[in-house]
Amino acid sequence: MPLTCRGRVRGQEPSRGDVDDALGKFSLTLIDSLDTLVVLNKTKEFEDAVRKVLRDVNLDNDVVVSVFETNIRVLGGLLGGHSLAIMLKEKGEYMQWYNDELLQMAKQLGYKLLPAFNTTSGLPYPRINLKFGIRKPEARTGTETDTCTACAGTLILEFAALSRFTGATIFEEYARKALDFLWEKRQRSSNLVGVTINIHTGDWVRKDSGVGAGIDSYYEYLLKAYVLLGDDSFLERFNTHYDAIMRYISQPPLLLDVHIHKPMLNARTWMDALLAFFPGLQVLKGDIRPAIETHEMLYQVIKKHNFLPEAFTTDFRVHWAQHPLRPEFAESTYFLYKATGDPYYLEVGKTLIENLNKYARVPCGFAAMKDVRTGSHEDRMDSFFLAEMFKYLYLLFADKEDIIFDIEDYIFTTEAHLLPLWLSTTNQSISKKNTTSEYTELDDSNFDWTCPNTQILFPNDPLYAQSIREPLKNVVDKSCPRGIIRVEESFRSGAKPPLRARDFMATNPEHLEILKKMGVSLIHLKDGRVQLVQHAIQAASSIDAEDGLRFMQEMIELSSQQQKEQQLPPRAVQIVSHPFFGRVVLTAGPAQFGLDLSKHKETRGFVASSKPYNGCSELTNPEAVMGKIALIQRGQCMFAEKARNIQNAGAIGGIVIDDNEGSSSDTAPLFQMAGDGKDTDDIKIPMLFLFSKEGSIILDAIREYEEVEVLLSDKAKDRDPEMENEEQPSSENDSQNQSGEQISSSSQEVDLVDQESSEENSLNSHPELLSLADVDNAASISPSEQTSNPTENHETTNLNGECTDLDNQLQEQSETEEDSNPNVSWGKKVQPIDSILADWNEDIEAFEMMEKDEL
Ligand code: DMJ
Repeated sequence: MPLTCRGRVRGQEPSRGDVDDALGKFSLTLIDSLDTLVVLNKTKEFEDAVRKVLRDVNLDNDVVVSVFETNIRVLGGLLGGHSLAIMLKEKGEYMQWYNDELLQMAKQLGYKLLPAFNTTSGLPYPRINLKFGIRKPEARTGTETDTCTACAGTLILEFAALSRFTGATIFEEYARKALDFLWEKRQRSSNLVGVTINIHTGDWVRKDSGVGAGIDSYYEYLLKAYVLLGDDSFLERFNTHYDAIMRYISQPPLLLDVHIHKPMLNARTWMDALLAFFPGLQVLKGDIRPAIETHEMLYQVIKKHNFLPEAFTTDFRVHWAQHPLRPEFAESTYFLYKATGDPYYLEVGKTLIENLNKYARVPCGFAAMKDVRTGSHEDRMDSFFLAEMFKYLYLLFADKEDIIFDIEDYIFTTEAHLLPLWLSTTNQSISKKNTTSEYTELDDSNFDWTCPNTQILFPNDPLYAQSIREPLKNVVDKSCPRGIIRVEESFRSGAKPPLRARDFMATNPEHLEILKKMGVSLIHLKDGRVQLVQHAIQAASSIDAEDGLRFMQEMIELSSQQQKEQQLPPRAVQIVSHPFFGRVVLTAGPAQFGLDLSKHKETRGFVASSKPYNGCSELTNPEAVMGKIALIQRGQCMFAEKARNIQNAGAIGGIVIDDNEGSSSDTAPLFQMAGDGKDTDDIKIPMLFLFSKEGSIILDAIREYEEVEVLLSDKAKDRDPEMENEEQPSSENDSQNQSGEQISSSSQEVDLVDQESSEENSLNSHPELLSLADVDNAASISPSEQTSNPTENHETTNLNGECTDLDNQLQEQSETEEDSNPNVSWGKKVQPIDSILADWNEDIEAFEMMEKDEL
C-alpha cells in the first residue's frame, strides 16, 4: 500500500471483493518478484529474498484464494525463482546452499491446489481454501458453479513445469484435462470460446468473446504450451482459435468482443486494458503487422491519458478510468522491439517510464491510478508491477551483456516468470498428442510450422514497422464519436425498428401501441422511473419481436450514455507541500454547488480544520481558516450549510471528510455532494469530498508537518520540479519514512468495515425478464439531447483523420458482410420461430450478462 506505506494483509483492510482473492497471506509480492531480482542483476538481493521466503512463508493459511492468481503469481513465482536459483548454483558463485527448497514449496502448493479439480469436467473451481481445500464446511468455498476461461486455461505452463521438475505427473495431467475440456466446448461454428463457463455442465455462461479480460491467457498458454512442451496439438488449437480471432474479433487496429454464436455481432463498444498483451502474443506467433497496428493504437490512447484506462471506447474515450499499473502494454512493446529492432519502441518504453515516475511514483512505491483523468491515486501496488512491469521495461533497454544468463533459453509465463525451455525434453511421461483428428488445415501461410523470423518477414527493411504505423498516426486524436458499428450494421441489414429509442415518449399513445406490438411493456416504478421489459413471446409476430429486441438494444445504449453524461467526474486533491510535492493525489467527490473546478483554475491553499469540526454552525476559529482550505467532517447538517459556514469565515475552499471510519474510495463508490434543495448560487468556493481513508492521509500529514498545502482541481497537475529539487536526500527521506510509519500506525486503528457493494440491478434479479432497461425519465428525452448522443452522430473517422459519413460506410460494409456471413441475415431468411426464439434467448442472455458486467 504505497500511500500508507504498509503491506496489504487480507482481513486487515476493508474487503475490495474479488481482487483480494490473490492475497493468501503468503507474501505475494516477495514471491512474485523473486526472478525479477535476477533479471535486474540483483543476485545478492535474490539470495536474501529466497532465504526470507523459506524462513517466513506459510502456505497453509485458512484463507480462500483464487486458484488462477495463486497459480500464476505464487506457483509461477516459486518456479521462476527455482529456475534461476539452479541456474545461479550451476554458475558456481551464488546460491551454493540451495537444495531445491523453492521447488519443494511449489510442490506443496501444487498439491494444495489439486482438490480444486475435483469436478466432473476437470475444470477447476475458481477458489480454494489453502488450509481446508474445497467443500469441507471449514473451507467456505466450493459452491461456485462458474469460472472464467482464462482461469481454467492458464495452468499448463506452471503445472507442466512442476511435473517435469519433480517427476510427479499428476499436475500436468490435470492442467491438460482442463484444456482438453475447454477445447471440446469451443463454439464449433465460430471456433471461439466464451468468457465464463459452468464447471459442472460445461455450458457457456457468458457467451461474449474477445482477447482481453477473462480469456486472454487461455490463448497465450496454448501457444506457449506448444513452445515449452513441443506438443503439436496445442499449436493446432491455437491456430484454429487465432484464425477465428483474426476473422471476427480483430477489426484493425481494434480488437472488439463478439458473440460466440453470432461472431459478426459486436458484444460491446469498448475494449479492456488486458488485451494489450495481444500484440506481444502475435509477435510470438509471427503475425507482426496487426501487432504493430494494435500496439500503435494503444500507444496513442496512452499518450492521451498518460496510462491505458482499464477500458476505453471504440472512439477512445475513457470507459473505466482506473489503471492498476498493468504491464501488458510494456510486455507487447518489449516483444515488438525484439521482433523489429525499431528504436521507436525504445521511445515508447521511455514514455512509459517517464509517466510512471511523473504520475505514479509516491513516497513508498508506485501507486495505481484511481482515475487517469484526474491523476488521482489508489493505495495499491499489485505484485505484477514488480513481477512484470519492471522486468519487461528493464529487458526492453538491456543489452545481452546486462543479463547474467541467456533469456532466450526461457519462456515467460503470463506473469512473466521464467521457465527453462529444456523442460520440453525432461520427464516427458505424458505422451504427446499427434495432430487431432478434428484439426482442419488452415489455408494461410501464417500457420506454417516454423518459427517466425524477422529477417524473412521484412529483410533489411528498418522502415517496415514505421510504414505500418504511419497511416494510423491520427487514429485516436482525430477519432470522431461512433456507435456500435456492427450492431448498427445488423440493424441496417434488416428493417429499422419502427420506433427509434431516441424518439420514444412514454406519454405518446402511438408509441405505446408500437411497444406493445413489439412485446415491450412499460412499468412505472414507484420512484418515478420508467422500466421497459421485453417478452419476445408477447410480440405480434417474429418480425415485431425482432424489432423489439433492436429497440431495447438502442434503449440500453441510450440510457447508459445518458447516465454517464449526468455524472460529474471525480476531482483530485493533490498534496503539494513538502515532502509530498504533488506526489500524492487523492480521489475526491465533486459538489453540485460552489465553484466548478472543471471550468475554473484550480484552487491552491493550506488546509486548516474548522471549529466546530462538523462545520454546522458559525465557525469559532475564523482566523485559522481565513484564506485557507477548511477541513470539515461529514454529518449533522447539509453539505451546503457547511460550505456557507466556512465561506463566511473566509475559507477559499472546503474538503468534507467522511465521518464513516474506514471508508475509502477503494471500496465505496464516489458520490456527488448535493445542494440543500434551495438556491446555492451564493456558494462561490469549491467543495470536495474525501472518504475517511483519504481524509486521514491529509489529517496525518498535518499532525506530522503542520503546514500542508493542497491543490483542488479536476485533474492533478504536474509536479513542481523546483520544489522536488529542494528535497534533501538523507534527512528528508528519513522524515518521509517516519511519516509513513506514523501514517501507518494511526491507520491501523481503522475499524474494519466490509463495504462490498450490495447494490443489485433488477436486470439480474428478474430471470423471467427477457430484456430490460432502466430509463430515467425516458419520456423526457428531448430533441436537443438527441444531438449529443454519440450513437446518433453518424460519423466515424477514416485513417487520414477526417470525419466521414458513417451511414454510407456502414451501408457498404453491411452489404459485403451480408454476402459472406450467414449470421447477419436478420429479417431476410425464413427461419422457424423456435430457432429464432432460441437465437434471441442466447442474444438476450448475452446482453444481460454484458449489462451485469458493465454494472
Ligand atoms: C497479470 O497478473 C497477468 O499477466 C495475468 O495474466 C493478467 N494480467 C495481470 C496484470 O495485468
